[in-house]
Amino acid sequence: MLSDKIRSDFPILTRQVHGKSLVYLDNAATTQKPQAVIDALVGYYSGYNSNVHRGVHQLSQEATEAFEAVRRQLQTRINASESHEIILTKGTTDSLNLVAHGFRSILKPEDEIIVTQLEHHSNLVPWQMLAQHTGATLRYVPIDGRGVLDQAVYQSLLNERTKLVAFNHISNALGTINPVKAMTAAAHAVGAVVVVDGAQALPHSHVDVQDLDVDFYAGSAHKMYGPTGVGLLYGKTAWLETLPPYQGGGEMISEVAMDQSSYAGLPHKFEAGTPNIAGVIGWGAALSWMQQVGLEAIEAHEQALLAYGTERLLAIPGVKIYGVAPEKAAVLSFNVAGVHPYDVGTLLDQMGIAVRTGQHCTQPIMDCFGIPGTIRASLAAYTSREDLDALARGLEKAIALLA
Ligand code: 7TS
Repeated sequence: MLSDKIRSDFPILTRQVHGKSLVYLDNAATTQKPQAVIDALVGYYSGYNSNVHRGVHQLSQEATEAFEAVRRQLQTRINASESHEIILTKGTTDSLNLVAHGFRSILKPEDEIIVTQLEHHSNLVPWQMLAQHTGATLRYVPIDGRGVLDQAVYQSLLNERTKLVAFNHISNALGTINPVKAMTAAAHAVGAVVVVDGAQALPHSHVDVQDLDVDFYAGSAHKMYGPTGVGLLYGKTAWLETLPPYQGGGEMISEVAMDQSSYAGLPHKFEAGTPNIAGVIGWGAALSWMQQVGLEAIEAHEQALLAYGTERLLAIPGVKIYGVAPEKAAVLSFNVAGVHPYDVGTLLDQMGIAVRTGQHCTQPIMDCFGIPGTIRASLAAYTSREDLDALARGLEKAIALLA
């Protein structure tokens, strides 16, 4: 199994929690980091720590080169046509807010924004704020009982007033994989711009922004084996040129006088201030690690474990899985009849098993199912069958204690 080969790359996986071997199943929140990423962070701080894009001195040049190399790695990873289409941000939330803020000066009160019921709050609240600011109307696509977007409603909402459509590639709460290419083509047919939250897709699958033809695509390094506090915003050149800068400051300017400034070209126009240099360099090591392991191998491994985990959980009386889309990524969101998810999560923690419980920043999904939340086990490349066996055994014990 893939996990047998790569688990030793992750030092944290050997630790104990409450005296038990760690079973880490909270990968949708953040993945663990391979030694190569930790080494890259230490290597930067101990070998060439320096600010980027500013110094003529050797250290600054080394840092700048390493930093810019990651932009090119990301360009290749998502097949962007230009490296300046990769904006380095603090993460998915930051990327989505950058776009939403930019559209404040573009949208009009008669315009409409389409979002979906399947969104993480970070791909919902910025659009609510944009609607409040501009007077535009927010419409939403509901999900069905399987956690699949209702495409008929989506089609019926699209019209000449639709200026922007925002949805995720993969749902963090249910694992649903959305038909990004078809939804994008439909939005473009009415002239709307498409913003995709790819936070949960980049860790698990191949993403080709040119093939998908999306206008914007957002992601976070920390969900794909990289450091926290770093992310990307891909944008088509024409859109990035159209949007105004998000923040003002150093690095994003061309000329500054006392009363006004002109802005730098792409990508620097959107990268005000000193970036998370170490984080970006660490992300580069994570991208290399993923490439070395192989995206197809990771995806196949996770899909096999998703099938195994689903079977194990459904064999336990009282367990109900939420999110049963035919196209689904490696997320198991479930509840046990008559028991609060938080109580199950607390007992699992005592057994060294890390899962997330609650709403997963997706309250509209939980409201749709009429539940306070779920227990979520989310998988990664290093997840093993033994992890899922431990979860199933732990769950049986927890049920026996709580019932
Ligand atoms: N979009 C999706 C689909 C996400 O899953 C998350 C984080 C975000 C956006 C926000 O990413 P950030 O890096 O800016 O925080 N999701 C989760 C989760 O499922 N559990 O904790 C964080």
